Amino acid sequence: MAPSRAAEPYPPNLHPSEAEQLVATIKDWSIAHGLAVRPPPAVISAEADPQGILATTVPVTLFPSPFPRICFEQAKSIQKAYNKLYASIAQDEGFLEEIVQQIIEVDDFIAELWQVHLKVKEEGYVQNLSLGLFRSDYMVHQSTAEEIPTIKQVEFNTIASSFGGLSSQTSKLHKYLAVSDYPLFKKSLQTTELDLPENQSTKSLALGLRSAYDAYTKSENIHPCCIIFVVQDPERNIFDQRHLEYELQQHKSPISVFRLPFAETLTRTSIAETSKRQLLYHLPSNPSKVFEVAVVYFRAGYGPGDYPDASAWNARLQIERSNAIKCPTILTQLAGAKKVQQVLATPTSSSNLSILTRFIEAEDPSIHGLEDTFTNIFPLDDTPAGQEARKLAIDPEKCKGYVLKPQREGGGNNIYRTAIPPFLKSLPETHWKSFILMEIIIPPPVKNIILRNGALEQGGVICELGVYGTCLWDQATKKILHNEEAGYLLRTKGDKSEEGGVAAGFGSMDSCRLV
Ligand SMILES: *[C@@H]1O[C@H](CO)[C@@H](O)[C@H](O)[C@H]1NC(C)=O
Ligand SMILES: *[C@@H]1O[C@H](CO)[C@@H](O)[C@H](O)[C@H]1NC(C)=O
Ligand SMILES: CC(=O)N[C@H]1CO[C@H](CO)[C@@H](O)[C@@H]1O
Repeated sequence: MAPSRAAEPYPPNLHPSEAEQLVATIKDWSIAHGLAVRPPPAVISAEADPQGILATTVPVTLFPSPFPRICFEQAKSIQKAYNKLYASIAQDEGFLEEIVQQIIEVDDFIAELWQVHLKVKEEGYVQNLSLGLFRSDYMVHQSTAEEIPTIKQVEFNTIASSFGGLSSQTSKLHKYLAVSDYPLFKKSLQTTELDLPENQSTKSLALGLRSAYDAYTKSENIHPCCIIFVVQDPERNIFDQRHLEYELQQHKSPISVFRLPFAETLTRTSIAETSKRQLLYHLPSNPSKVFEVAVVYFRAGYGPGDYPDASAWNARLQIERSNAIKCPTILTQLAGAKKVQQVLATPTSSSNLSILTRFIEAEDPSIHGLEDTFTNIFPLDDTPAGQEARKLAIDPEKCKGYVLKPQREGGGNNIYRTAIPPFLKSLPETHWKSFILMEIIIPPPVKNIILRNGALEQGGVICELGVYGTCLWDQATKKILHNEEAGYLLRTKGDKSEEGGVAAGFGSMDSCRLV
């Protein structure tokens, strides 16, 4: 690691007037460049903004957090292998069926998704191409200052991987500050000193959508084509999505993009009465104007909350059975289930071949690169690995190295360390298998200052790196048509809160300063 210059603290100690200037600059830059969200009700009540015209700055760090260069490079270098791995999992219906069978009892949502897949399979899929806009999330693990830091995967997202649009803007903001405001108070913080990696997430994610659009429009179309963003309504994180949309439209060959609230799917779309089952989008302002949907990009539909009734499931079925390229398909969404991550990351005895060889050729060197990022994760079921894990989980000492996570998608809180044994003992043992046990990742100490709702929070922080990937493949031939690493996201939260996520009101946007 590069030696930091003589006792200069990082982030620098700010005089109140310096902090004030920095905050003023960030507030204006953020709004001027769409580093923004719709205000949370706790900040602006619905009565105060009945027309929904207000936006506010996204929580953001004042300085880019230091991030080990080797970890950053490690994460970027294996993204294409991760894309390929998850494309391959999505092609392995037998494997996914086993996964679904194992969790169907505790997870109605997964069971319902599987039913949608079965219905379409029975009728026959018409679209063989499948698009993934993925994000692999990591934390740096370094238990002692002497240890070489490595990245450990927290989760892999196969649906609605968000913040790509805001992330590009955050690295631009920090770059802007490095040439404008930082030098005013600390000479050492100029661009030449700060290694701020380029962040192309908006462009690269848009390129992934475009590759699917181009593949679709190559064959004959019956109407002008478009991309649909299936969204929640209302959506606070709307500008993140808009950046992607604008990128698709600003291109030299612009693509028509429409936002479709998931709940309106059945009123705004229909299926053409042809053997190809094209998905048709009817313009709300003029329903006789019809577009053919080339790509459906889901920013909704990832959790049970989006399916309040049977018509929501019919909407998902309508999209799944259509000829539109789905980002993602049901099978790709299921590939992102926590149970899949656990099965990949459960340690096997040394005589056992890695489960990864089911998806990647055993000689492929990327297998080791992927395995290096796994944290040990155990089921709490009746398998031998599960039996071992049960002992770890209730041991008052050993439990200190673990976090207990619900198996169910989008559900419940995590239980940490010594809270695990009493929590498990409060449940009947038959319920234990609805959790997985994951080794805790120990991040190196980092300090930063977060600007949130106009106030500064300073102290120890934990950074989570996300690397985006885009992949387009053919489910039938297994051929990969597009596979790219697509930029990064850094999210930072106070080291006292153990739940993450900027939109949830805990974390903040950040960018990397490589060290
Ligand atoms: C691999 O591991 C599984 C589960 O632990 C076990 O059932 C199986 O016998 C092992 N196979 C070999 C070849 O060791
Ligand atoms: C999709 O795959 C099936 C099965 O291999 C094949 O019969 C069909 O022709 C393919 N469809 C297209 C449009 O390529
Ligand atoms: C998409 C995006 O924001 N890309 C930017 C990443 O950073 C480089 C270097 O600052 C910019 O030139 C790109 O525009």
